[in-house]
Amino acid sequence: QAQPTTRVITPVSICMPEEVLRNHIHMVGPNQCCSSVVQTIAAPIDSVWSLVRRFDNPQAYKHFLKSCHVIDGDGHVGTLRKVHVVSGLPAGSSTERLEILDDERHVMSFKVVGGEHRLNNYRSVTSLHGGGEGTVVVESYVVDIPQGNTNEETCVFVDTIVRCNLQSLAHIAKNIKT
Ligand code: A9S
Repeated sequence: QAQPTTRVITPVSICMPEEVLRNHIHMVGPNQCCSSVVQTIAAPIDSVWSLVRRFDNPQAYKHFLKSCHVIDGDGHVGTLRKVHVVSGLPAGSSTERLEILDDERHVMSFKVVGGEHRLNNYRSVTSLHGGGEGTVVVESYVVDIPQGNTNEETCVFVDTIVRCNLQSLAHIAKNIKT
């Protein structure tokens, strides 16, 4: 059996400084795929972070989710949540574990540990980077390629969801009064 290989996702590696890039290096197995989405947001980093850091309330900006319940934990690393998905998607629920929550460096990461859906072993890292008035969000992920799908199909599906989430995040963060 082939060993997992360390891979750095291309869009990030081309344009990001090393301290940003460091957060987005994933172990990618032979039947996994990995990609990233970058979104600029016209809002201060603190506004964006106030939404991203709330592991108990992802539905505040992820519109594919209709509810979230914390199963165990208090919002620190190791906290488990169960999210329920809106109808119309090939999924019902997802159980997710908080892996990183760094309020200084503005990095959060979670992984999927169960649920009724096709994104087994999904893990993502989201990092925020402040620049004057605005914020750059980088979100990268790795996931198992589902049986019967190709690497490319999987990335197109997941990139679409992540892009929707980050556009919604941009919209909501802009309307936070500081
Ligand atoms: O929640 C995220 O940050 C990112 C993704 C890709 C979530 C995907 C999802 O929650 C659905 C939207 C329900 C799609 C999961 C875990 C599986 C899906 O099929």
